[in-house]
Amino acid sequence: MDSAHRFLDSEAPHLAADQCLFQVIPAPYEKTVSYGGGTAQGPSAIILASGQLEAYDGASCPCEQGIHTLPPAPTLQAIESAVAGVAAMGKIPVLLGGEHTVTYGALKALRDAGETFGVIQFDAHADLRDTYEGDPFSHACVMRRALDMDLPLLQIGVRALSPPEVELRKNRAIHHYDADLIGRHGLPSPLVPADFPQKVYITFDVDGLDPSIMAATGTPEPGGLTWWQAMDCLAAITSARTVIGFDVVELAPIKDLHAPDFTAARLVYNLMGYITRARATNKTK
Ligand SMILES: [Mn+2]
Repeated sequence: MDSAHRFLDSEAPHLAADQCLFQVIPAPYEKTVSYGGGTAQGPSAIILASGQLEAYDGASCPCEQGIHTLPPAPTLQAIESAVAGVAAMGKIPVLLGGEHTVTYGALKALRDAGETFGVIQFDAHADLRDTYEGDPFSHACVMRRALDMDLPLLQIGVRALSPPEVELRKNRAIHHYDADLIGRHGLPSPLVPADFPQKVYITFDVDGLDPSIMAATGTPEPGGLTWWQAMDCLAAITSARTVIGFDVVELAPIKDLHAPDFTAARLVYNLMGYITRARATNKTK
């Protein structure tokens, strides 16, 4: 693979693949678009934009932990087996979507690997529909499938829900800090509820961010998280819990508009940074 196909190839030291803490899995999967399309181009746009990142993320150089990019996994089955392989190596899978459905493959692989964990979802939408347009594997249903796997869920930044989703949240006591609450009152403390599992998987739908900084997504919703609200959330999560994997999904690149692609790449890299620094702190404890 040439550098156009590797995340941060320009800056990351070339460690042996199995030595790299972060294992990037491009997942150009797009089947159930409901509004604007183009998420199949998301992973390659993020990787291309990553070439413009600095090694220093503002606090450390997370790429020193090694970043390896695997071949693209274009189907749910390929995603599941790629994530299973990374989990078996004891490394951190970093999935780049693709539509939000890709998360299902990652969650299933980690659960089948015997992990006990919760899911923290950044999203404008609850994604809790049982089926959408007849399809239980629509991007609008992905978190419902996580509930089917009995995975505890914390939703952050949501601001678009169907009435049955509102009901379901109540009935299942699903943890959530919606965008209006965060916008008006800031982040709750602690952000991660006390009864939430120690290990977490983070799924970051880029539409959780405000459209002013993230226009390139299929269903943008006003009133999303600011960049620094998102970063404060990620810092709070990584210092309180162990992240066993994460994804950034639903980037639908807009031709000649580079800012959203770069924003998504920076989001991926900053999260690597928070994870790296939390691991270093825990080691010295
Ligand atoms: Mn979503």
